Order: sequence, then structure tokens, then C-alpha cells
Amino acid sequence: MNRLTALPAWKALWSHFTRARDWHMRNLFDEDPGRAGDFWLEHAGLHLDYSKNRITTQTLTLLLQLAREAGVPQRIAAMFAGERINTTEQRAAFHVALRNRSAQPMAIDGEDVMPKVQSVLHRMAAFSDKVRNGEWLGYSRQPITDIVNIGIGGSDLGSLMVCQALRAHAHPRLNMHFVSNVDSSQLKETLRRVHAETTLFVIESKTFTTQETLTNAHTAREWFLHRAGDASAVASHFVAVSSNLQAVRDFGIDPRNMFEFWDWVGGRFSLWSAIGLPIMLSIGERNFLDLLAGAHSMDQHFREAPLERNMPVLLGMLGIWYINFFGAGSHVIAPYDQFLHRLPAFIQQLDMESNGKRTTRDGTLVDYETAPIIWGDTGINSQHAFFQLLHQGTHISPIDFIASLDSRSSLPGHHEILMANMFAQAEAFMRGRTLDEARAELLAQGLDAQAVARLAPFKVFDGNRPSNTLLLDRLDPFCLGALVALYEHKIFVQGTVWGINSFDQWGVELGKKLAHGILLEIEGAAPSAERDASTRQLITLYRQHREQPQKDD
Ligand code: G6Q
Repeated sequence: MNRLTALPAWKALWSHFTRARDWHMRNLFDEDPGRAGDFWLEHAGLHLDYSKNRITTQTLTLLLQLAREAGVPQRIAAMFAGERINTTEQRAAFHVALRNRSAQPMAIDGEDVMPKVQSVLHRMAAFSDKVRNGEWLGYSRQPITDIVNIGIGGSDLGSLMVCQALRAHAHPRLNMHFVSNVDSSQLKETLRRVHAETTLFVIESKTFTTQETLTNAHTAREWFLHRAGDASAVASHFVAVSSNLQAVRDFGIDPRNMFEFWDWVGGRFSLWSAIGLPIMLSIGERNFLDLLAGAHSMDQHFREAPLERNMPVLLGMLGIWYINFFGAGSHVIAPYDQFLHRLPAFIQQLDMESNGKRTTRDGTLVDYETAPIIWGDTGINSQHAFFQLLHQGTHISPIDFIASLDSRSSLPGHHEILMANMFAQAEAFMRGRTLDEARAELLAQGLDAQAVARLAPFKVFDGNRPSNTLLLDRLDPFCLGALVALYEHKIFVQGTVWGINSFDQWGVELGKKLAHGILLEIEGAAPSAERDASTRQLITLYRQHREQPQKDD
């Protein structure tokens, strides 16, 4: 692996940056009437306007040169060839096979994985159909009305985000619930809203060892047995999604009620696998296949389009430009669509868990920045909250504006206001407002010269704040699939440039181990001599508190 900072394009970009950092996008637009058209790309129902970036065609040429020198084309090929690109775990990262809608085989070590992918998809479809059409009955012979998904992280966020996003396609009888937190409040509140006779629990865990998930699953089963009174009823109310057959069996779920996926599917890339079962239950097989088809279309584009017209590559390299050259430490996801309100949280995990690393694939430490902090919320709400900092604060945080062209609703006026706000924000972030413009505005409002002089500095916006605007034809399964795949690949491109493995998660593994020892101490074991004084004190306080009578909510 070549050292990133020694690559010719890296050096050329630094020299280019000494000029580029002083450009203002206002001037770039004024100087080049073709800019909006040149920096525009469409694929799979997604329209990307990337003209409001601090770039020229020369910047892009250099960034793409960097992508080539860092081996992006070879790494794309390696991913699609099923190579074990997740080197620390010796696994392929083959989520692209899960949504392969072509007739082409996709193999790992010569074994075509498509037959087993198809077979699980068929089982999921047969099961979902039965639940959706009311054929799958609970222990009191009633159809299912509520699905409770129990899982965390990659076994929660993807299905949750998609189910929320595609609510317009949801089955009218099926209420979807997601329990991830081991804080009992979430499970309790959910169980208060459902009835045992008509509830299906989907226990999702790749490893089937995750403490939070297994604790919630055990509690849910006790709650259920208490009501059903018969252990044989579990079979029609609990199904599992996992790659660990033995652990599912040990939990007491019949393997016939288990939907399998494989170690080459990373948790945060798993919504396309059986982990997407709640999605299929909610929106049905046809829509689920459309979701896969949208992602597949983006996969094909990523694999085949030249780098200059390759959406994930362009977004990835624009990110590199800001993170590594401008020093932007964060990136905002701002969907102007209520149904996409969990998208920022989903992309946050996808990006920060994939690229939040400092050791390169060959084991050396990086000497440059890697993943940005991803944050965000629905754009319209954010305007009334944290956009202030983005407009006038001291941080530069590029923003992705995301919306659907189709309004989905017949309520007059709402969508137009939403879109007008989004376009206006992107424009304001780009143009800003100069001191002269601020003065002119205040004068036009009738203020006297003294008041104008006093207030004008506060009304200045530097602008020059970069953003991408992504418009979906409509928020349907196909476009959403393409959108999610776009971000997955963007992140892979950046991980490749930084020379890191985007597919392991040692930080998550650490979290899974740490709590176990402390839990024993909380429950009465002698404190470990290695524990620091602060942690010992916290454990002692908590133990003392625990000994007092507790009030149940
Ligand atoms: C995702 C992460 C992590 C994982 C959860 C749940 O890429 O590895 O978020 O999905 O920790 O793990 P299990 O599915 O094994 O319960």
C-alpha cells in the first residue's frame, strides 16, 4: 500500500489548495455560467447537484487522480469479486451480492453465494406473505397486528430507518415497533402497546450474543409466556435472524423459525439481508425487491461508471477535499422529508463505524484525518436549531441536503414550502451576505445610519459553505435503495483513500466486553484491583443506591 501523503496527487492537491482556499463560490458561479450543469449527475432516480462546492474542474481532476493513485478502481473490483477485503476479520464485504438482481453469479473463493441468498429471500417472502395476508396465526388463532423487532446497532437502525422512510408503503394492519435499548423503559412501553396473541417478535442479532438484545429477548419471552401460558406458543410468535444457528437454538427458537445470513455481511450493511425481515413484513416482497433493485442499480453504476461520472466516487472525493485539506471535522445530513428522520442516525453509524479508525490496513498509524463526525436531523427543524452555527459559526461542516421531488401528499402548499426552504438554505450557505448587502438591506428597512452601522456586522454571512443537493424522484423503495447504496459506496471510497479497513469494528467489540466485568461487581463481586478510583466510586454509589427500595414505573 502506498503512503497517502507520498502520492503525487496528494502533493498536487496541497499546492492547488493554497489557491483554492481563497476562492469564493459566489465568484465561481459568476465566472462560469455552465457550472450548475457541469457539476450535476443523475442515476437511479437520484439527481445530484454538487456545484455548490469549493471546486473547479481542475480540483476534480486532481481529486480523481488521487482516487486512482490510492487504488479506488482496484478496490471496487476487489469488493465485487468477493475478495476478503475485510482483512482484520479475514472476510469478504459482499453486501453487493445480497442485492444482485442480475443473473450473474457472485462468488467468494469460487463459491457462488447467489443460491443461498435467493433461498433465504424466498423463505422471507413466504413467511412475510403469510403474516401480511393473515394466514400466520397467533396462539389464539388471530392474525398478527404488531411486529416487535429486538436488535441493536446494525440489527436495528437499517430496518428502523427504512420502515420509517417507506411508511407510505406499509401494510395497514401491521404496526412496527423497534426495541434496541436495554433500558427497560423502551421494552416496557412497547409491550404496553401490544397484545401477546397478535404480536410477532423478531429477534435480530448476527452473533446472537449481544447482551442488550438477548436481555430484551428473554424479557419479551417471559412477558409472552406469562400471557400465553404455553411454551409451544413461542413457535408462532418468535422468529430469529442470525448467523449463529447454535445460539438461536440455545435461546429456544426453533431453527425452522430462523432466517440466516452470513459472516460476509457486516452489521451496518445488513438491511439487504434477512436482517431486513421487518422491512419485508412491513412493505411486502415486491417493494423489498425494489429496494434491492435500487441498490443494485447504484452498485452497477459504482462498478462501471468512469470516475468522473461516478456518484459515490465524486461524493467520497469531495469529502476528502474538505476533511483532509480544509480541515472540516464534521459533515451534516439534512433530509427535508419527515419520513427520512432516521437517515442521519443511520448514516452516522455507517460512516463513523466504518471509517472512524486510525490504523491503516498495513498496521501503521495514519498521519491525516479520517472519518468526519456525522450529524444532522430533518433539515427544516434544523433551520430553527443548529443551522445558526453552520451559517455564522467558526466551523466548516459540509451539508448534504436530501429531498424528494414528489410530494407524496395532497395537502396544498406544504411541499412547496419545504423545498423553497431547502433551496434557500443551500443558496444562502453558498452566497452568504456581504457587509454592503447587509447595510443595504437595513437601509431599505428604514433604519438610520447609526443603527445600520451598529447592526450590519451581525448580519454578515461569509457564505462559501459547501453543500450537495440530492433530489430523489420520489421516496420509494427503488430510490431509497439507491440512496443508501450511494452512501455505503461513498464511505468505502473514502476508507480506500485513507488506506483503512471500513468493514471491521473493534471499537464496538470493546464496548461489548467492557461492561461484563463491571456488571459482576455491581451485582456483588469484589471490585477488581485494577479498577481506577473514579470507576470504583461510581460502582459503589450505584450499589448503595440499589440496596434502597426501588419504585417501579
Ligand atoms: C455493525 C456493528 C454493530 C452490530 C451490533 C449488533 O456493523 O457491528 O452495530 O450490528 O453490535 O450486533 P449483533 O447483530 O451481533 O447483535
